[in-house]
Amino acid sequence: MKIVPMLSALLLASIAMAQPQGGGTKTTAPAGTARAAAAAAAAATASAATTGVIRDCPACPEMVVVPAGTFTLGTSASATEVDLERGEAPPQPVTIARAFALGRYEVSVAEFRAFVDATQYAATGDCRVASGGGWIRLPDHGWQDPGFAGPPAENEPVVCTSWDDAKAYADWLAKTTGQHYRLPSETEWEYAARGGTTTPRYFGDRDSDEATLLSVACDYANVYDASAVLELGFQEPNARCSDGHTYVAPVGSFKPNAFDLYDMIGNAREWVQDCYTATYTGRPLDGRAWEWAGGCELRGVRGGSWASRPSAARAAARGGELQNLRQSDLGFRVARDL
Ligand SMILES: [Ca+2]
Repeated sequence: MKIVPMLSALLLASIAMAQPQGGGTKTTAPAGTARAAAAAAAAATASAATTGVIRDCPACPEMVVVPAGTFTLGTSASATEVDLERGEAPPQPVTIARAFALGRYEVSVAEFRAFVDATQYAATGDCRVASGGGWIRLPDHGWQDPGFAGPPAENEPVVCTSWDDAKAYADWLAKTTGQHYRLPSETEWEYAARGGTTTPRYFGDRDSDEATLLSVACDYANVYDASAVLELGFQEPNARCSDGHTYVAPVGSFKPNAFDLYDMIGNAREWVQDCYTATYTGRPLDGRAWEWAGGCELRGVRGGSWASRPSAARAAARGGELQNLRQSDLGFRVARDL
């Protein structure tokens, strides 16, 4: 396990997060705003030392250390983009009391295949796939055939995996490595996705209005973009740029955030541990997941996907799905205690 080089970068990133984010730093940040400049500087700091990752076994996912810290969960009710129906507002102060590790990428097809090969786990049945501008649940589709133009590549995020499948994978990792692998809590997820930024997306706030040109998103995220409109035909706004991927992209194809995390926005939606309700009322605000006896009706999903309109591809955007749902834009990444 090698984590020392990463810790120095994270220390610098933590310092950057604690400082007022002023302008004046020469940067290539696309938005040109002080906040975007600070985010880009922090990202550059983290990216300069990306060799310090945790990998507990050859087939295990790469993990990066996310430092403890504080942040504001959710979105102001007066913000340009806010989903009041899903309880993003009012914002909540959160303290992530302990550093933790989070998958640098979404779990890939190859990584999930290693689990299935080792355990004969049956992550099959049916899957909701994109069809005719909407979604249709089809039998005989699953993580090995998610209804794309061809079979998924080994380095693409695994999709058509339910919350139960994701949990089983994390439990297997824990059993085989002796480390406490799990799904991230919802608050951990948003904290990690923000990477110290307060903007709707870690690449700045230029894209904060769907009516404006969304030319920045495609450097950082695989979303419902201009190149995908003809093929997918979703009747919803698209990012006004081309990211080159109608469906999933190989993990890590786009720029990371300041915590060296890739695809936190876009590519595949990601399960979190928490039960989903359309409010943050009653939720622990210290990084723990929110669950209750008797099980959840819905589990939280985060981050948007290749099928997401811009407003759904934000750090604070949230939703819930039945935990046995398999859908071709829904995957996950794992967390691990340190
Ligand atoms: Ca796309």
